[in-house]
Amino acid sequence: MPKYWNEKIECMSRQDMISLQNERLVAQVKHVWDNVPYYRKKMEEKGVTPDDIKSIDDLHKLPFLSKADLRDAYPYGLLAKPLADCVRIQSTSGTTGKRVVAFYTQNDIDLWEDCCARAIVAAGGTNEDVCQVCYGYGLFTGGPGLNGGSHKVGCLTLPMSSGNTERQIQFMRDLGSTILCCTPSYAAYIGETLHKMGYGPDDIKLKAGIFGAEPWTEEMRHEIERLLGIKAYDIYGLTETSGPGVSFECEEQTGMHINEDHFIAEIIDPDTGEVLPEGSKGELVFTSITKEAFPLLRYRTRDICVLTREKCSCGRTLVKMSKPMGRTDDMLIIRGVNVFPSQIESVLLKMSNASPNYQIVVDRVNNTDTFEIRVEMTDEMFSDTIKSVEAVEDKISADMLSMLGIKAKIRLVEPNSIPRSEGKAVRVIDKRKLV
Ligand code: DLL
Repeated sequence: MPKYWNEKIECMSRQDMISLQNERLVAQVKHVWDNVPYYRKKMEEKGVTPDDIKSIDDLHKLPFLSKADLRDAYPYGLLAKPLADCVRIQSTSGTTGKRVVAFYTQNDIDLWEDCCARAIVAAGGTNEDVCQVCYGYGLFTGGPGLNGGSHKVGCLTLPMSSGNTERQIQFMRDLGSTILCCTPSYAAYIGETLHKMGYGPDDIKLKAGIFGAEPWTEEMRHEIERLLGIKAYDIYGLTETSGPGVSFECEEQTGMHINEDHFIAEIIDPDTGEVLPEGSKGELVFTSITKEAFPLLRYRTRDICVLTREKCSCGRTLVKMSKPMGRTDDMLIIRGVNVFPSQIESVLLKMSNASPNYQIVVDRVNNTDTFEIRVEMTDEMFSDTIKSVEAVEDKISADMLSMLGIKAKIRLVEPNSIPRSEGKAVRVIDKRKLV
């Protein structure tokens, strides 16, 4: 059984990898300088030109790119290839302001799917496998990315998308799925449903799962492994860097190997921007050195983690990142969907009869995220009939769904009942204890 998808790259000596990265970085910097006026301006402001970047040792000279830049340049401002060469977009949910739209040439898609193929092979996948992909399909990167990786490996691919859990289990049983790809919380839910339907691990053929897109703990890993009788592997990525497959777990399960032939990783101090030595905890920054349509130089992910180069028993030499240990911004991931409190605020501010005082309460019950938004009523509303209060609840609920892409339970509460704070308002109560 092949252990690697691309042994030459995955087990490359450090020296050879550095040479490859040097060569690709120099070419990539020139590509963005020549094709993206937005980047050229940022580089000029920092007094850097492509001539200053001769190797990865010069990486720190480049300016950072952040979500704010993506917003400024929305939608086409960071595109580095003519539209005629682009074949796809993927995107995150969210408002226009927060939405990230990533572009792909056919070559970008090939490389991205290749990264996902590495993750599938690392989890034991071969062309004998039946791979059930229950990440969302559509704009979200999870479904398309793992779908493409599964095709490359030659697995029989079940493009299920998420939802309709009993049907998922029926397919899993009828077709003998051996690999499951979805968010960890959905995997746990599938596991629970399997047991509720009167089945157990012996009634299915699953052997491995590839789970990511949201934080999950070791306890949750064990729970999923127990419920489904599988080995559960982590996978990481973000829309900005193509999607899943930036890094993936091997059988050692002590961190995720970063595909360093495509992404150079740095850890920085989120406050000062200073690059931190290996082993330090800080913000993860990626430079994509092979992407054509939407290359990112020194992109600040906002994810906090640690990188290590300790020798891995799987034989891969690719650097490993820890599970993300939190974020430097206020983004929440609820049922796999990225949610910013500011999106909630903007919905409330547009409503004349709701107050912008709100609190988000997130919890995890039976491995599924619960999401409640408590909104203070205005004084006028408080004296209204129950019927009109319900109508306001329904309206907020519908507007939140269209803004966030997931359903929240809206609870209108009495005026002045949400505690006021003297400093930053406590807008989020996250009881999930994920890190
Ligand atoms: O979640 C891409 C993805 C799809 C990854 C499927 C893995 C599997 P976004 O929606 O742009 O992209 O969200 C990216 O999700 O910055 C992290 O904060 C978080 N995240 C992604 N993978 C993991 C993971 C996809 N394995 C944001 N563990 C990232 C913890 C993760 N957090």
